[in-house]
Amino acid sequence: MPEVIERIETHLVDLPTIRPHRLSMTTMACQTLVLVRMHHSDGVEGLGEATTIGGLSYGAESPESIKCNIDTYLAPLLIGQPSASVNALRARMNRHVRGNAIAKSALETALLDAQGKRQGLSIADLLGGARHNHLPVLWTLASGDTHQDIDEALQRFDDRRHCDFKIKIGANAVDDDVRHVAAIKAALGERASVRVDVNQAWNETTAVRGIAALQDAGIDLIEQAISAREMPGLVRLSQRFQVPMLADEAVQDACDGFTLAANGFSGAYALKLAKSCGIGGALELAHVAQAAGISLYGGTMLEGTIGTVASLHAWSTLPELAWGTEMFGPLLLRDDIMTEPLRYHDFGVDLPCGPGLGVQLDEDKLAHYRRKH
Ligand code: MUC
Ligand code: MG
Repeated sequence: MPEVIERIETHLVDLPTIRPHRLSMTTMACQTLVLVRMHHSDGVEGLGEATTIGGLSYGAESPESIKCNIDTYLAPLLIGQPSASVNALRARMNRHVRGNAIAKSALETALLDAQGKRQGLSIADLLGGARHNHLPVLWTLASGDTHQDIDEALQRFDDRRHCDFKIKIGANAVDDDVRHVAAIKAALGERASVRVDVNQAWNETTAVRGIAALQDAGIDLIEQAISAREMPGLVRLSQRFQVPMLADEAVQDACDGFTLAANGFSGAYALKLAKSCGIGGALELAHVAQAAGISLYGGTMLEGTIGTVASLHAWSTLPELAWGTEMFGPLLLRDDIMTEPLRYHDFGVDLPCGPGLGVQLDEDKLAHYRRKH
């Protein structure tokens, strides 16, 4: 008898952040993880996790909608199905449910975790094997205060935690943002790579002014300066400036990646499991980018440990991530629901090597942080 999916549990888990995390569209004091526990008839449990940022302020899925749509629509599609082919189950979800990429990504992670545990292989092994066991990780400066950001960056640099920094901007007037970023870059000097993420806050005219000033200040990469919908504008910015553009919200999946590249974009793409329905879709986007000569960056939706590790398994299989990764999510959270923390050291993080994800739930912590109402 082939093993089948028997039951899927979802839980909302609210974890406080170590400090307010200020983005152009929201300030986060807490991150909500949607934890998926997928039980199979052979007794294997697969874990998955979905996150977004600031309720509905980042995208069209909220933690509550992710839980509800898994419970109501996606779980019934999977229950009773053979567990063996993740590809067949991914296709089944996409055939019957439109959108909901973040919810699908959590289920795909749980399927791969179970498959790996069953076969005694890590998720990276299931994907053909890791090329890298230690991946570079940047830190995001988003306290909103210039001096606090400088102290935070210097401390992390001295601790050999991070040597690349991304500054969240777009909530303030462009001149104030440029002053803030230039002061941080001046304090860090050449030892650190400093980038910015505008999270779509500017129009193209403001972007031209802001990017010119940021380029002069020595900033290395400009992430999603204008609306995700303005692909022609993003192409124009990438052709106008020497400092490269990083497309984030504008590239959700391989189709977006193909369209942007075919229209003349040059620069880099941020990969995120949450944007592309999971590892399979994110790697499809990576392959399109590689074919088009576009660089890659391992992006985060500020996941906890499960989502971060799932991403690391995927990124570890890629030949090159020219801009490294931002898989720092667990470090932004005050606590964790896993038994072992990830090993962050020497400006990066180790890829866990046990079967599946290679991480285990701490049931007491889960009971403590799980939303009860
Ligand atoms: C984003 O848009 O890149 C990544 C780091 C961070 O602080 O927020 C995320 C989202
Ligand atoms: Mg971004």
